[in-house]
Amino acid sequence: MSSSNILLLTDSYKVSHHRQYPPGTQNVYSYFESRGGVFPETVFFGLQYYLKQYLAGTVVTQERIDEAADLFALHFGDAGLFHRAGWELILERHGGRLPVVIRAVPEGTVAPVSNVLMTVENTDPDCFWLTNYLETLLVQVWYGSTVATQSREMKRTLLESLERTGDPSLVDFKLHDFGYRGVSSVETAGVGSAAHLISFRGTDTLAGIRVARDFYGCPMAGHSIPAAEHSTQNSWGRDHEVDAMRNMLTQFPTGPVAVVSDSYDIFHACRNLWGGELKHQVLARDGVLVVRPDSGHPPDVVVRVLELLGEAFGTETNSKGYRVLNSKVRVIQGDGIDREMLSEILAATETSGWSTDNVAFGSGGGLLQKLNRDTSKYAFKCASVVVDSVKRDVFKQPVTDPGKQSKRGRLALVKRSGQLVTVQESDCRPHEPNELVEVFRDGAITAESSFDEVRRRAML
Ligand code: AOY
Repeated sequence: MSSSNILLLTDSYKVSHHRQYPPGTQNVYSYFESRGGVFPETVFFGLQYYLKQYLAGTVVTQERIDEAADLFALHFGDAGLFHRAGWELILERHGGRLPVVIRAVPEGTVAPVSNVLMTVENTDPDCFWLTNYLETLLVQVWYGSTVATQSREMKRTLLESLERTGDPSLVDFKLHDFGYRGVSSVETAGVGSAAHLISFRGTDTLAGIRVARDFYGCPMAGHSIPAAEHSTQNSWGRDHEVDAMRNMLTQFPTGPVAVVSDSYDIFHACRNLWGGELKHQVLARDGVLVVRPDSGHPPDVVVRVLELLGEAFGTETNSKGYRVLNSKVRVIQGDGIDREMLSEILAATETSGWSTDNVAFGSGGGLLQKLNRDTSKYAFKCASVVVDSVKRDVFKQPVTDPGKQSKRGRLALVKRSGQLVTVQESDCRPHEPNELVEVFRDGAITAESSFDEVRRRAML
């Protein structure tokens, strides 16, 4: 059973909402969508984590009801807002399992914005108030979905650059997740890093490996290599930087090894240390040395580092007419990388004649934290109710912002001429299946996706 109390995984105001629906309300039906934002389409990801972690099984107990009652009495000043009878009905009639049904597009699906991605409704008419009580928690799938969407867009950028200048098969390791320290929580790291791993295979954020394994059945979703940080290099002292670098080559004599090299002067390090004193050891090594700049204006620094390493180690021109460094040397830029900087660097390296085969990227805050619910304008809104056995469309249409208009009625997601579109459930044509799949009913998870399936659906 979940270790947190579902009664408390909500906004305070929702505790008072059971008294605010019209008398006779029996069904509340709500849906989740991206209303637009910076991407034309979104990758849906993360719901299975939230279902397994917080919603599945017996989640309502007498102890949790009592804990919530005590907390709300203090929080609201004994206003008696808490719907104890409603929760005790779930405990007694439903064995503590949530009487709702959740339908969702299969995770990893790429859908144009403004489409229904998930619907929620109560299955017991006495629990009409429960649907939107769950909004707060369920809407947190905005985060995994936004990271998954952004990483897939960055993969597209990298793939197009590799198609122009080099080897597209290298794309899976071109954007490494450096983001663990830059996110607000371990849970954020887990969900966000797993979302990145839908499109890539390189990560230092171990939290995502566990999410992919424990919630999506993937034994090992991402990989890494030995790599230096400033503490390991700088502990040798400024006068011994070359010894620190040599030590990396001897400690890790085979396979890839990455060494941050900007401690004092990245250009000196490339010209005189890697490309001078250590040149023969680098060339004799059975593996690739990955030189990592970590400061300065990334487009300028990356191009200059490539030029210096090219002068020292030599280059070849590939079939696409771009320069490729000696195969024993590559570069990884892990400072300042977000969606825009990635494109700027690739424009600069391509303009200078360098193949994207030469360079990989690390991204931290830009990958996992520099985004919010408005990046793709995610929202959860009620679209249909049943009151006194009469079904009624529900919507908002504010005069102050047409972009905030919500959909109305019971919704389905269908493929028409190859495009996903949202229609009324009643307008589903025969042989036109609703792409929304029931994933949760009355406390049980009723459909699951493996990480492999998620990856396949999100493939470019
Ligand atoms: N990792 C590739 C392997 C990882 C890292 C992690 C913050 C790596 C660096 C590297 O090459 O340089 C968190 C900064 C760097």
